[in-house]
Amino acid sequence: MAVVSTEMRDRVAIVWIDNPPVNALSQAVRAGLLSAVEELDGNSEVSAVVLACKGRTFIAGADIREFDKPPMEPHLPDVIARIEAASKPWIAALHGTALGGGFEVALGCHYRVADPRAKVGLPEVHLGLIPGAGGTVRLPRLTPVANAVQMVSGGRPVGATEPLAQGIFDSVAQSSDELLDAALTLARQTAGKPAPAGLSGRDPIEPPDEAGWSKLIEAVRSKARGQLSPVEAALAVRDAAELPVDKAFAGERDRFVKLRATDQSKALRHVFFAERQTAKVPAIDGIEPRAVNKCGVIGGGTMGAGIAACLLLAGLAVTLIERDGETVDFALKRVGGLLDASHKRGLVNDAGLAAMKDALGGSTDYAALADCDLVIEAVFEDMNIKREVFARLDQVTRPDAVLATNTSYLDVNEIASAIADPKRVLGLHFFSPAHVMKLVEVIATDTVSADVLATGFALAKRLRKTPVLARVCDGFIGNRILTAYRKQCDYMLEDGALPADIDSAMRQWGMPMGLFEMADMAGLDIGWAMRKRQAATRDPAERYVRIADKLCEMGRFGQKTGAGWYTYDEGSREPKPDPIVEQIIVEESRERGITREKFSAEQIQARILDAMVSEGKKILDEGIAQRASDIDMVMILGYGFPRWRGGPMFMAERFKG
Ligand code: T1G
Repeated sequence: MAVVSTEMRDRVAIVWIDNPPVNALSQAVRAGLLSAVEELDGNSEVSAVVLACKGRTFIAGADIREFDKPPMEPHLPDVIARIEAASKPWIAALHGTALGGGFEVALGCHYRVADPRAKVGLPEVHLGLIPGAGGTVRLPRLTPVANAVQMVSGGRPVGATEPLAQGIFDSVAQSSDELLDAALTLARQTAGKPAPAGLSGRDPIEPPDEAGWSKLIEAVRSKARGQLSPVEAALAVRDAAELPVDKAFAGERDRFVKLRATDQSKALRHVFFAERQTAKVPAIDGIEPRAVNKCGVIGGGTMGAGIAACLLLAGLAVTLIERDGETVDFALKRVGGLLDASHKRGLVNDAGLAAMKDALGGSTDYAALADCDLVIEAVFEDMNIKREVFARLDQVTRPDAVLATNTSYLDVNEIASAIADPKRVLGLHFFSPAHVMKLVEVIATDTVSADVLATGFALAKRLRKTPVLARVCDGFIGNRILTAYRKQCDYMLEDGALPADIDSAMRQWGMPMGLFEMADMAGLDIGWAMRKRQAATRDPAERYVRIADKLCEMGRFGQKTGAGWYTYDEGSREPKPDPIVEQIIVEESRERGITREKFSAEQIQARILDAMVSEGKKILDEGIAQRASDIDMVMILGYGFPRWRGGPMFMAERFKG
C-alpha cells in the first residue's frame, strides 16, 4: 500500500498515511502529502480533508534516521506551509502520539480532533534539537506562550485532556473508535466554507513581558544543566512572540540546522537508538518468555519494597516475604507508601491504587510463594545468606518458576548453584529507587535457559524499564565501571585533589552529583564492607588508597553519621568541605611520598572518562556486555552520565585520536 493514499467519503477526502511502525515523515511521506494537497486543492468535488494515520499512532515525527543524510525535498516546513495555505479545511485526526514533525503537521492543519488517549508533543529537545517545521511559531498562536515554552523546552508529550493542552484541540472524540467519525463530522460542518486563516496568520497568545521572559528562560537554562536545545527552544518561542512571523520561521530553521550539527544532538540521536537496541538479544530471538502474573519478593528493605512497588504498578500480584511479623508489616507499609506517592502524582487512579493494594500480600512463610511464576530475591548482599534463600526457594516454588537475584555485584553463577536446577536462575539488578530508575541489568549465568532469560527481558519491558544484558563478573557493567571511576578519584585525592574539586568538576561536566557527595548519601560503610570482603584476594601490586577506610574507621559514614567525605550541619544534607578530611588526605599523600599537585576541572574530567572507557573496553572484550552502546545506556540510565554526551563509549568513539 502507498505510504500516502486518499479515500473519498461523500465530498470529504481522507488522506491516509501508512508508514509503519510510527508513520515517521520519511521523504516518501512528505512527497505523498505534498502531492495530495496539490491534487485535492484543485478538485472541486472535495469540500474538506481529514488527515489520518493507519496503525498505532499519528505521525510520530520526522524520520530520525534521515538526519545524518543530505536533506531531501520536499522539506517538511514547505509541506506544512502548503497544507496551511490550502483552499479547503484540513482536519487532523490524532491518535497515539503525534510528536515532533507529526504535531507540526497537525499545527499546519486548520483543525485538530483527538482520540481521548492521544498525546501531542515536541520532544525534539530530547534529540538535542528544536522543532524545525514551524512548531515554535505556530504553537504559541494556539495556546498561551508560557504553555508553549513549557511544551517545547520540556519536550513532554501532553494528553488531550490535560490543562496544558488548552486550546490545542478543536474536539476530543468520545472514544478511540469514534475518532474518524468525529473528524468527518467536523469536516462536514466546515465543508463549503473557505479554510480559516492558518495559525501563522494569528497573534501569539498572552506573550510575557521582559521580566516574564527572563524568568521563563532562566528556569529553562538552570534545568538544562549544560544541554543547549531546551534554551534554544525557549529562545525560538520568544522570537515567535516578538518577531514578524517570516523572520520567526527563518530563525527557527537556523537554530534547528545549527543544533542538528552539534555533538550534543549527535549524542542524543545515538542514545535514542541505543536505548531501543538493548532489548535486542540474539540468544532469545523468537523464544517465548514464560507467563508472569504472580511474583514473590524476598526482602522488604529499600530495594525489595521498590521492586514490589514496581511490579504492582505494572499490574502484577506480589507476595512479599520478610523475617517476622513486624518486618512484614513495616515492609507492606513501605510499599503502600510508594503506591500512594504514585497515586498522588496522578500516575495511578483511585481504582488502580485499590487494585494494587489488593494484589499485595505479605508473609514470613516461604510456602506463600508456592504458586508464584517468578520470585525476586532482594536480601542483604551476602553470598551465604543469598544461597540459603535460594535453597529455600528451591523447596517451595514450582519447578517452572523463574528465580531472580537483585544482587548488585555478587556471582550469580554461585547463587544459582545453590538449587537443583540452576537453569531457572538469572540476575535482575534493579537500581535504587527501583520503582523510578529505568535501568535493569539482566544478568545471564552460564547455565540460564533461553526462555528464562527471555522472561527477564519481557518482565523488564512490562515494567517499562530498559533491560541491558550482562554476563557475570564483579559489578557486571555499571558497578564495575563505577569501581574504576571511584579508584581514579581516590588516586587523584592522593595525587593532590580534594573531594570538592572532583565533585564540582563532575557537576560542571553534567553529572547530577559528584562521587564523594554520592558516597556520603549512600553511606561509606557499604563500600567499606565490600573492600574488606575483597582484601584477601586483592592484588598487592595494585595501588590501594586507604583514605576512605580511614574515614570509616573514624565512624564517618556520610550523611547518616553527620560526617563522611564532607561534614553536615544538623538536619542538613548540604555537603561542607571538612578540614579534618583535608588533613587526612594531605597526610596520606605525605606518607606515600607523593608531592601533591593541583588538578584543573578538565584534567579531572579527562582522567575519569578515560577510566570509564578503558573499563568499558575490557567489559566488551570479555563479552560481559553485548555492545558498546549498551554500556552507554547503563551509565546514562543508572549512573547519571549526561544523556547529551552520549555515554563514555560514544565519546571515546567520536573523539578518539
Ligand atoms: N524516526 C525513526 N524511527 C523511529 C522514530 C522516528 N521518529 N520513532 C520511533 N522509531 C522507531 C524506533 O527506533 C523503533 O524501531 C520503532 O520505531 C518503535 O519505536 C521536524 C525534527 C513514537 C513514542 O522524537 O518517542 O520530528 O527498534 O520502540 O515504545 O521538527 O518511538 O523497532 O527498529 O520507541 O511504542 C521527533 C521518537 C523526531 C519521537 C513510540 N519525534 N519516537 O514508542 O516504540 S524529530 C520523536 C518515540 C522531528 C521535526 C523534528 C517513540 C514513540 P525498531 P519504540 P514505542
